[in-house]
Amino acid sequence: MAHETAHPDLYLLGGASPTLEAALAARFTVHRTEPPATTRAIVGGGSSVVDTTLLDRLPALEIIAIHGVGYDGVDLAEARARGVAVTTTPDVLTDDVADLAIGLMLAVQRRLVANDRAVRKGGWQVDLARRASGRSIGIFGLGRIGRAIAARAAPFARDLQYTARSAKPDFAGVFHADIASLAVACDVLIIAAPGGGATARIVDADVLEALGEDGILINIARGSLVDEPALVAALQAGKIAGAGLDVFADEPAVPDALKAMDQVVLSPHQGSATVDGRAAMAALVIANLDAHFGGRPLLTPL
Ligand code: 8YV
Repeated sequence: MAHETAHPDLYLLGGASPTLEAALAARFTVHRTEPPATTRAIVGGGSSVVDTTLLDRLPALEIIAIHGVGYDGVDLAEARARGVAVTTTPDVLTDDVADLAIGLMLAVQRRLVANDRAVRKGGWQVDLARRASGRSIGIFGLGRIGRAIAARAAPFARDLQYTARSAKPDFAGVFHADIASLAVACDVLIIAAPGGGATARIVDADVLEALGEDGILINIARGSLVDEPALVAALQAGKIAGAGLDVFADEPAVPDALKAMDQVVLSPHQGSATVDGRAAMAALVIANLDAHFGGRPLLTPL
């Protein structure tokens, strides 16, 4: 590949697979801490923070390559104002995240994890579960991942409902302009919208109350979208029936109250964590960096 300078400085934020680390090390001088002012690239995860403080420290920065699809930690406006390119890894993780959403939904409804725990302790008692089929499924956020969830849910849902920035005429589901109205209409509310200021704690006590005592919340997006104390309170009071959560407000911290509840299935932010998905994400990060430093158009710029 054509580097203008051999091994430019790169700041690696967050975790990276050995394959990604090796591919980066073959091309860059990788810094895990204290990036020098000559740093030209950042590689970060979907939750990595790249704010003005960091941008101020890195005047030579040219590209932020996010290993993930969320970029709520990146000050995009500020990066753009400074001429810093930002890329993500869309599409290659969509199926994995959508699969997990359906898995969490079924696990909560059929009490799979609680029953597994019981059997391991010698139990054989069956507490009746909720039928998973025939429910109204609501999806908050109808981007790539929201649509992939809808495609998987459609065969066994009674109907699909959704909230997005605007109605999608090509989508066979009922549009709701706001999440409160979506929550009233559906039995299972699946959160698949981006994090950030516009959606912060949008799933609040009122939305949970609207979801109702038979309602289930699934979150595979960002913990920031849910008012976590309100969720704990709603679950404890039986105001909703259960929750399947892959993301949390303050990861990796998970409230003890949630850990104590059998009607909750907990998951360690693993939506994209398959061997296949992570390999494709790493390849796309590298392809974007190679394109940038080779003077070619970026594959997946924001
Ligand atoms: C990853 C994610 O866990 O895509 C995202 O936004 O949160 C996840 O895919 C993360 O980016 C891993 O680096």
